[in-house]
Amino acid sequence: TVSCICSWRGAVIEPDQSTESPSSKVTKPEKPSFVETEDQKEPVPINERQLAVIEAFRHAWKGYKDFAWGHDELKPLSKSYSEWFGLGLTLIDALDTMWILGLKEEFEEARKWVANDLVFDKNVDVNLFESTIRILGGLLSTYHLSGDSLFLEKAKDIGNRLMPAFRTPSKIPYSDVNIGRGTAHPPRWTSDSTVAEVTSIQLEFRELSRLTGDERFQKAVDEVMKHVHILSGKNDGLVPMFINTNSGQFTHLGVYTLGARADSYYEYLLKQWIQGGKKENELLEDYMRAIEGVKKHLLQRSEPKKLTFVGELAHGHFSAKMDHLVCFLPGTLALGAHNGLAADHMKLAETLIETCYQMYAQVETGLSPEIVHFNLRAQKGHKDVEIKPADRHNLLRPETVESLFYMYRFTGDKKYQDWGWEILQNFNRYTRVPTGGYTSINNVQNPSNPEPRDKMESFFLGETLKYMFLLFSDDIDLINLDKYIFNTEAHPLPIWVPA
Ligand code: DMJ
Repeated sequence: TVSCICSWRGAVIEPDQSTESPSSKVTKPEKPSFVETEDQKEPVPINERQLAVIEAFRHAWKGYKDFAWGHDELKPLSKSYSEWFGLGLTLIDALDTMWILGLKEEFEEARKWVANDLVFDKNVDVNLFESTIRILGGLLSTYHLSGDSLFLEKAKDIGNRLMPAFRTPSKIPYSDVNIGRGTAHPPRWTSDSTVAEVTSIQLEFRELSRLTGDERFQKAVDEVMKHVHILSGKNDGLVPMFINTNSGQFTHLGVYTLGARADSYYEYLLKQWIQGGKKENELLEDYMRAIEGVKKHLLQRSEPKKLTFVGELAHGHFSAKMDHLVCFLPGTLALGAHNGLAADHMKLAETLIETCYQMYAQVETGLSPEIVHFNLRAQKGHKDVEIKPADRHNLLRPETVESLFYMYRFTGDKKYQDWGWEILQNFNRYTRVPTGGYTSINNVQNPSNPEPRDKMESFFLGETLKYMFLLFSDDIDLINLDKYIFNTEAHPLPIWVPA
């Protein structure tokens, strides 16, 4: 029942308690404890929209359980699975979502798989960034929410196995690590790493150091940030998309985007500053400078609705192209404003989230494509948003829903919940597979045949549905944003000095 869901979820470790070393703090519950703490408030009842998210999650989970259990991703149409790292990616990404949604039985079953079947001693190449944000991040947040030391042990194991990535001439990590052999390498065709990848693993490794007392993790990732802080090749705080692991220099200079390959660099500047108690000034400086760079170089307004959007700059030429990935930005700007940064960041967040919503609302299925181009000139019969054939897929991505969640938390304006509700209904209409699971689609412009792609990305359960559930909640203590910071895969980690 609903009330049992609430009280079970209540058993979280307060993040400030978890500043002690784990040995003194963690009693070793075999499973999440049910003890209600003294200061625990009456649980806020779950509402209809949240129930709809739970229903969607259960439907997705049924597909994963029936056809892909223990594998990386569900292929819901062919009723099978795909393997990326072979580490049960969807299961790990979804653990804390099940905790937050109160899905006790599902959580217990998944925990058993982690305890008995999750083995990192495997001869596989994994991407450092993807496995850090999804696996290390997912295990750490599940440890914090459940208090179950199994997840910390697993987090330590994968954290250690990823460390060889930092053994490079420049200390800028390689993109790939073989977690069984302890060797690392860049992609076959280059010795470059992606800037967003090497600068969006910090929240997780820093937290791992704090929990284990082993400084190596934090040192390795802090060094990357210090290096990037003084590196030349930035344009008013905006960074290029690649960095060389031998020289430590940016490469492919002159292209600036807030989308793929740069996005979470900006997000993690702010979030590390918040995680560390707002003391690390270089991070804040870089963040503030970058947002000024966005305003100066990347903002334009579209026609006919005059939507403010974030375009790209290539060798001095502005392009009116915006990835859906950029829709993390309104949420990040709002989080910064909530933490005392410039009030005009909140204004910008409000205009940008409207744009991100329009990227859904102006499309036939009500779902955003991967990339849009905005019209800069008014033309009869044209909308603001134009879509190129190669860009009209939707991978069930979370960024807009994520930003809607932050906007609702900080403003209480119910329109954000209504927009999220529309999006959930459109996911149900066009991406739900009757036999279980949801699928990415190839064509958001064709409601009668959205062309299912036969893949459910792990972030649909890790992020999209989690942010939906939190967006529809009126309980600010359901992951309180003054106590937790979400990593870029929606895994909440404690703020070291909570507000
Ligand atoms: C996720 O893995 C993370 O949100 C990452 O920051 C960007 N790509 C996907 C979701 O779109």
